[in-house]
Amino acid sequence: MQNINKEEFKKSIEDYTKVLFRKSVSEASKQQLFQAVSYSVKDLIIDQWMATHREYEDKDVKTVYYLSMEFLMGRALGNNIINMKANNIIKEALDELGIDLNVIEDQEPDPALGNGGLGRLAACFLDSLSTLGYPAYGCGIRYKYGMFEQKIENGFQVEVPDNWLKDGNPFEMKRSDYAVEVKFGGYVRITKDNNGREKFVQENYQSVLAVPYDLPIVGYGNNVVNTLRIWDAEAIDNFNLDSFDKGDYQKAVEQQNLARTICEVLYPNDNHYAGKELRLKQQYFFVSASIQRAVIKYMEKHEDIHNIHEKVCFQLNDTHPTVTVAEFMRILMDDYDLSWDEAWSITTKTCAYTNHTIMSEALEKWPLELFSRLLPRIYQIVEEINRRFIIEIQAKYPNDYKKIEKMAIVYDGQVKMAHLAIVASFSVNGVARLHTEILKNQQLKEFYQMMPEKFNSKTNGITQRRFLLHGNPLLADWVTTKIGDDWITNLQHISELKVYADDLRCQKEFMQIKYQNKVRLAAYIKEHNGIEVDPRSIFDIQVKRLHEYKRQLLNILHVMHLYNQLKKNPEMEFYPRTFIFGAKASAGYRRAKAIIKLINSVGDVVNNDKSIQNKLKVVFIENYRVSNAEMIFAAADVSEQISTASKEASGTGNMKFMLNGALTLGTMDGANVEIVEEVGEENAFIFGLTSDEVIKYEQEGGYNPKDIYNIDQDIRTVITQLVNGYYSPENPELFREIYNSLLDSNGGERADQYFILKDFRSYEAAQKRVEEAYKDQARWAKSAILNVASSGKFTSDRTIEEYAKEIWHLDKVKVELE
Ligand code: 4GP
Repeated sequence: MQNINKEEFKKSIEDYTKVLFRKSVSEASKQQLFQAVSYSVKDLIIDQWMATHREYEDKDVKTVYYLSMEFLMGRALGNNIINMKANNIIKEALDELGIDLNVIEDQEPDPALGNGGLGRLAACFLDSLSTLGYPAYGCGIRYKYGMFEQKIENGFQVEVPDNWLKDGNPFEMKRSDYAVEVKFGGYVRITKDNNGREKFVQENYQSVLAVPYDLPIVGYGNNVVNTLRIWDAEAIDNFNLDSFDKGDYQKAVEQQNLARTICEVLYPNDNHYAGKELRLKQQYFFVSASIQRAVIKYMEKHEDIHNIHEKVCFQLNDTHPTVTVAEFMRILMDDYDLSWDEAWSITTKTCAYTNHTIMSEALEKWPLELFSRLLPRIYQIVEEINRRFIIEIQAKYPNDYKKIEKMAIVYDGQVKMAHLAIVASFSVNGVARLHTEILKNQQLKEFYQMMPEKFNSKTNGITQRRFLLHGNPLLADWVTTKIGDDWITNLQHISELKVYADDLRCQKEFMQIKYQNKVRLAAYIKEHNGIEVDPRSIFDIQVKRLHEYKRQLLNILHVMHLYNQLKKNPEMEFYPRTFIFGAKASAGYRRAKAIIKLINSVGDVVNNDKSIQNKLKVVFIENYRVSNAEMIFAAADVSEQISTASKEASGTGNMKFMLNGALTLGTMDGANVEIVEEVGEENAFIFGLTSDEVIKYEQEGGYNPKDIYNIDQDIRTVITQLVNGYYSPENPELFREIYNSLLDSNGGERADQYFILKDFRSYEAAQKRVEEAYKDQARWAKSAILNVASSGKFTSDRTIEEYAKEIWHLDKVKVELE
């Protein structure tokens, strides 16, 4: 570990406030202090960063390139300090300068270059790769505007642009010397070289300059610093007045515009494909730049490109970067003169693909017209991959045209990106055991039958360094005093806590810490929502993207039902409950936005009804994001993981709650299955249809929500309250769409397609069990401690070890500082 000299560090902060802002420390604003401290921390990182790359060069290591449209990193300053194990010394230095670390940490914008699960997973993976000492690059896009900031106005979501770069980003480094050109459009001219071989030349294209910005990813206490490389676009030439005379004025302006728009904004869709042309441009832009750089880097150290797969692996984070396949083929064939067979053999040893969702609306299918116009050379290559693949299908399944229809890469005027990714990858993985089984037996059945050896499962994980060590310092310290601090880099050790689960004193200590974390969240809610919540009530929390399959609607309908019961019988036995929600909805997802409004409307009525004596509170936390998530997980008693079984590929929020000692209230979906397996069903609250039952209903029919609506009076009351103005007197029609979606089929959409009414009573019963269990504080504490103690499997360190050993075949490095 690097020794940090406190006096030098203080001096560095003073120098930076002076040089950057012409101010002394006492004159500088909080934001300026954040900048000065961050630059000083970056200076400490630089030596490790350089040493890491020297080691990589010396050992000529194999490197994984994790290609992802999204990296939902969260704030860097606090995390970097923790991973450098410099927390104490830096706190001391800042104290002596009169600076409060917590206050300036809050000055950092929350880098939100991602939507939800898949983007946050990428961030956890980077943390684990560095901590484990595996050589890696994250490759992505430097969006000027990240995930929008969510404001709640009059109960409705309003999207505000997230201008996260407005004060600059102290941790990034622009690397202009690594810029490359990326070409779009035009046409392909076929010529012959001196040996009579065909050459493919893209002409009359538009191009942009891709310029990388590097961010350090600091490993925990091991001097390893990997790189997250995010690409920005610049115009190739500065605006050239000459071109006006040459008649190229139009093109010059278009190129300028292309450069300006390409990295402008992250598409705010989760589990959903919107099919916008600019999105395909973004995909090809960052893929082409990343692959070009990877090849250049490899060729700096090697004579011959034929063995590149021995040193390089491209991991495709969902289908978004799938053009990698064709871009790599293009470079190998067009720039390095390899034959098709050689290029294909290398590509299929280099690319690996992770699937993150079975939601059919997330499947990327680009119209041929658009794809071939934007990427003419890439399209030729995709067509040829498809032609050869169809020959393979026919050889294996003669005359079975259904197989071609199901598996072709190009079909029905569309390019199917998942099919391309599967055919060209040597590994295809799902993100939890159940998810992978569904891929193999349902979604990707034909592919699994044809190429079973490619399929494997890698259950997701999360980093305990951000989500316990940084996010919940009280609990982290408690765990360390009990079992030492090995858990920070080896979460399996946390199982040593199990012996304390029955210990009365430990139970009390645990509940006291939970209480303090609830007080912290209650203060945040008071400040942001103006709502008083009682930290002694059960904090029942559902935070995640708003999506119908995640069923926030089931949760709020149940709250409406509880409220009806309380109104009917104010003296009934009832343990006070606080239902907390946090969720962004995609800007164009109307029904999701209506559900946000419903949650807020129910909150308005319930929270202001004196007659129920504060027994029930409903809170919608605005702008749920990584930074407030850390505090929210720490304060949870109950973790709501209630997706329709079979729909949530894995979930990772479920793991963060568990690590912080919340009990899961959930369906047997995604990684919940494995969570329950680890902690025992008696320490969770499981309900609802199984995935097999859901799939059977979907395939064979036999579920009609009206049957339930007709028979069940309580449910009917709740559903009717959606449209009788009970929660929206000013506009009784406000929730009509939600009501209809539960009762009526509509076009291709089945009534209650997410089985909310079907699972309602079973959810209600599970909620009753929660209430009963919570009344017995000792039993609850025991279960909560057992949840923490059983979370070892769900560290992203374990996940990354599996990827590294079974897919990437990487070796670990050790980095010593000179
Ligand atoms: C998410 C899945 O919905 C979630 O279950 C999973 O844990 C996460 O990926 C990471 O694997 N999918 C997306 C998406 O974020 O946009 O498809």
